[in-house]
Order: sequence, then C-alpha cells, then structure tokens
Amino acid sequence: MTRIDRIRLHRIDMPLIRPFRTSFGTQDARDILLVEAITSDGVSGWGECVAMSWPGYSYEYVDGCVDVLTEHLVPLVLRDGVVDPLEVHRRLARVQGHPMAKTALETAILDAWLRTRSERLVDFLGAEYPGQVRDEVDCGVSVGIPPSESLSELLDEVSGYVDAGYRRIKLKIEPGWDAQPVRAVRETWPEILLQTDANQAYTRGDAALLAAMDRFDLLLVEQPLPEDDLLGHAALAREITTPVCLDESITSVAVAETALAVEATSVINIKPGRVGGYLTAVEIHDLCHQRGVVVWCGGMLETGIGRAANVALAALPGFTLPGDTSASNRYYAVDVTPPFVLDEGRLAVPSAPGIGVEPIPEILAELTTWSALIER
Ligand code: OSB
Ligand code: MG
Repeated sequence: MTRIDRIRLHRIDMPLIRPFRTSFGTQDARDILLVEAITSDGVSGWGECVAMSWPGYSYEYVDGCVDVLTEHLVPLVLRDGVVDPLEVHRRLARVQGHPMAKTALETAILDAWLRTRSERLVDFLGAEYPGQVRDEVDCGVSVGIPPSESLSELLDEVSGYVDAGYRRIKLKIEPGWDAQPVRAVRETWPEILLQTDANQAYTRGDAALLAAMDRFDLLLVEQPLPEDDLLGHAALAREITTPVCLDESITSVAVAETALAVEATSVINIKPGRVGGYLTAVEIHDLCHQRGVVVWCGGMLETGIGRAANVALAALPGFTLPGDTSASNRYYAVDVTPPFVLDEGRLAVPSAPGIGVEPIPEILAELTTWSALIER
C-alpha cells in the first residue's frame, strides 16, 4: 500500500516582471513555499502555498506556514503516511485555521495519490459533472496600481494584456485610485469585460464613492469592505448596481452560505488557498452552482504548480466568468514548471495525471533559497 514517507519543503524566490501594487502593499518578488510529498514508491506530488511573506492579504505568511507545517500539519500525516484525500482533509482539520498551509500539503498529497492512480486532478475534482468539464479555461488578468500612479502607464499595461488576448481585465482600486482609472480604461475599451478589486480598502461610508463607478458597466466589484463585514457588504450591495463579489471574506463553505443568505455577495471568487484546499473549493462551487450563483477562480501570483491546479478547478461547469488564471509570463520571465501560455485568451487544462506539471529540477534548484526534509 502506498504511503507518504517524506515531505520536502522548498522555499523559492521568484522575481516579478513588474512590481504588483494593491491596496495592501507592493510586491517586487514572490517568496513562495512549495510542498513536495514523496510516496513509499518514490512518486512526488506537488502543492503550492499561496501565502505571501507578510500578513497583508490574510493573516498567513510564509514563515508562519513553514512553522505550522513543520510543527503541526506534516506530523499529522507522516504519523501513518495517510494518502487518502478525504482522510488527509479530515486529519488537517484538527488544526484550526491556516488554510494556505493546509492547501499546500493537501494538494501535494492529492497530486501524489492521483499520479499513482494515473488520474488527472480535473477528472477527480469534476467527478460529479461527467461530460461537463472543460479542457481549456477563459483567462482574465489582474492589473495592479501603477507605482507611478500614472494613467498612461496603466493604459499601456492594459493595452498589452488586451493585445495578448485576455478575456477580462481586473483593475486594483483604492481610495484615490478608482473612478478615474476605471473611466480611462472603460473609455479606451468600451466592450471589454471589466471589474475592480479593492482588497478591503473602503469603509461603510464610501457607498457614494463606489456607486460613482456603476456607470462604467463593471462585471463586479471585489471585496470593497473589510473581510469580517458581511452585513456592510449586504448594505452596500443595496446601494450600488455593480454586483458585489467577495474574495477575502469567503473562508469556508459555511461563510459562503451565510454571505449568500444575507445577500452580501452575488458572485464568489474561489481561491483554494483561502478556503483550505481544492476539496473545499469544489464544495463552494457546488453550493453556488446549485443556487445559480456565478463563481470564478481567483489567483495569488502562483507559479506553474499552483496555476496548474487552479486551471483544473476553473474547468468545472460553475466557473462561468474568466478567472485570474493568467499565463506564466504575466508575472514571471521564468516559471518553475514549463510555462502556461495563452491561446486565444485561454489556458489548456494539463493532460497528464495529477496536477499535470512538475518543477524543472535545474530551475527549481536555481530559485531555491531554503529547503527542509521531514521524514517519518
Ligand atoms: O485579491 O485577488 C486578489 C494577488 C495577491 C493577493 C490577492 C489578490 C491578488 C490578485 C492577483 O488580484 C491574481 C493573480 O493574477 O494571480
Ligand atoms: Mg481579490
């Protein structure tokens, strides 16, 4: 019987093509933890931890993830080498919180398990939807606030993405960088699918400011208010015509259900790392799909490892809006896996077993700043 014998943590440093500024801070490089789960048959599975190096988007951060993985999560699975995905999921639930760390470990083990069975992640995730799972997904792109705060720089960047074929543009906004850039992009591309993301930068008193963007025909506004303010989002949703979409707030199936019940959100951004894994991500998808609520797949500047798994998730039938599933070259000159390349604004779902890709050893070695092996 296959067991998980060893877990290796790889910390890598990936320079970004250009700085990525949001309302919570600026990143120049991505400090990323990859988890490798190695079976008793010598098969490796991979998972990416989407935490950032500082707790700006959520409370998780890379040093904290290394600690909770090493001290708490990895020991729970190495005790008996459990590989069954549902059992791994139940096991990790004994630790409170830390969804990004859990997702990385759960995905690595799931990938290893699927590889030993020669089954693709997309077929596993989409098992309830035979014949309805896509083999390519529509891609959008998230556009940061230009560090110069220059409109012409923003339009140049967006123009590059439009030319590359992206099917939807998302603009990061914050007070002081909102209606003006949104208007400039809308006037330049009257037909493009356009949405905004505030990453919690507004307050309950800002409804008029946000309503001022209703005239730009936006698909949605993502996470305008603080994460815990579901009722604030519900009140705001009554004040503006642009649909409210929650990202940071949706941390579990139960919260998703509550947010829908109080009408705090009418569209959901599903990010596996934020909700604690691909199994939970599918549950939220199923809940929304049953209720006719649209979902789309978010992103966290993933390498090819996380991107591969996200593309598989985004192939499920409820993902009807383009996701933040951009090509590798949106963020990185060199990806740690073979690059994901856009084809007519779409990415292909990998055809190989598991997540379908793995790191290129020489590139991984070059990018690695630290690694640790944890054994049974
Ligand atoms: O809020 O969706 C977000 C990146 C890091 C943290 C939070 C967010 C984002 C993005 C980029 O918007 C999504 C991507 O292209 O991966
Ligand atoms: Mg967001």
